[in-house]
Amino acid sequence: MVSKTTEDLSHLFASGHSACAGCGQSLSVRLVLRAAGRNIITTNSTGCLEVFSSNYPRSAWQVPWIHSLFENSASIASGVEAALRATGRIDQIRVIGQGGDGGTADIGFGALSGMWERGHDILFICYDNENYANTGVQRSGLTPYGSSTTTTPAGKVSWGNPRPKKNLPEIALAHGLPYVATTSVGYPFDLDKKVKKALSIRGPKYIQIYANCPLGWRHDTAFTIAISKLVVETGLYPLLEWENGQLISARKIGKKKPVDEYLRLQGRFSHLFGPGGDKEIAKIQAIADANIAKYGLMSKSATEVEPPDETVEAAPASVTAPPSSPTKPAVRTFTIGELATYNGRNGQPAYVAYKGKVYDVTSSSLWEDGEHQLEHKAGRDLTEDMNNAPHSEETLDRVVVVGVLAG
Ligand SMILES: Cc1ncc(C[n+]2csc(CCOP(=O)(O)OP(=O)(O)O)c2C)c(N)n1
Ligand code: SF4
Repeated sequence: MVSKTTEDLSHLFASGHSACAGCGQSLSVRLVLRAAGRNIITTNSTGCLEVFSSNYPRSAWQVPWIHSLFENSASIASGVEAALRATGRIDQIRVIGQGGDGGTADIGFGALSGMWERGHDILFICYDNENYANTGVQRSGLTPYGSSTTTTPAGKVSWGNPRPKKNLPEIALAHGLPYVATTSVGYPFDLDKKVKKALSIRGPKYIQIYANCPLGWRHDTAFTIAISKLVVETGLYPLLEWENGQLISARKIGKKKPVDEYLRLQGRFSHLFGPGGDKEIAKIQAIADANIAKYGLMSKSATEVEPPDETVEAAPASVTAPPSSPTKPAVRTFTIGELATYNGRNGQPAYVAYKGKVYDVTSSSLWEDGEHQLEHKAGRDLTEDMNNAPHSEETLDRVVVVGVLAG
């Protein structure tokens, strides 16, 4: 299903920017520009994307790009669109407004609502990394329930963010938009299809892209795609599409994954795996189940299951296909040699293995420089050491599992 004749436009967002390894936002932007092509003008609110893509004197943007304030990407986009209209070029050039979830759902929401309400011919894209990443991982209106952020830290009196995620796509719908969609960086062909479709429609459009922030979510950078698929397979982030207010597609879930499979891989949820966390996990499961019921996500028969993402839409031959083979394990397997490289020294993460599971102890104050009590070293299988330790294995309940040790 790959078209060899389609020009590869991946370079419109050039490499060499300074995003963290595994950043879902940088990958999403690359896919967005590839789908949108050259004839666009983009605006971009202050945030990680703007910062990592435009370190003076360099820029990753190979299309016209305007940095706006944190709060007014949609206003600047509105002005650009009005100018194109006034000069008779609105048919040649499409306008794309961009922002993080803080810039979109919180501080920039007034400007965005105005843009929608005035009916500008603009696609607005929210890169939803579920926090204010650029300023140190604060909570936003799109942070999910139970997530530990720097402004909703989990601790003795808190289970993390106490509020559910704002339903921004449905708020967009209430503005009467002709096109609204959600997608995930784990489904690049779904993303591609939705961006192309949105740009083919006149009027205001909104796409919200689930885009991992490994730094803020505290997950292994190798898990970006696995996590961005799991969030869909659990029902926590349905892939939806509305045209003129009607739900026209909802990606079906073949085999529902329990939410703890998704939560367990991320440090922002690690507190939920300690004593008493079951009740909180049950609440998050209820959110996923409610989505599944509301949008009819469970397929009733095998024929109803959505095709693999690769077959949904043609894409340039040179773009790497997503690692979405059904046989690929969602969790990384470490050989003992690979584990040894995660020794916590020289900026490396610190991982330890215990009874076949690999844990990330990088952020633990008990594991500074990859060493615990001067005796135990990160990068090793510590099953024996743990059996002789003065504490029980329950101390590991709060530590994020990042993979399994090859047997
Ligand atoms: C009016 C204003 N308030 C606060 C800031 C500081 N600030 C810059 S970027 C940012 C967070 C951006 O978060 P988000 O939009 O979610 O994008 P991300 O960095 O997560 O990609 C904040 C609070 C600012 N630049 N302007
Ligand atoms: S902090 Fe998060 S969103 Fe920002 S560049 Fe790093 S991974 Fe990407």
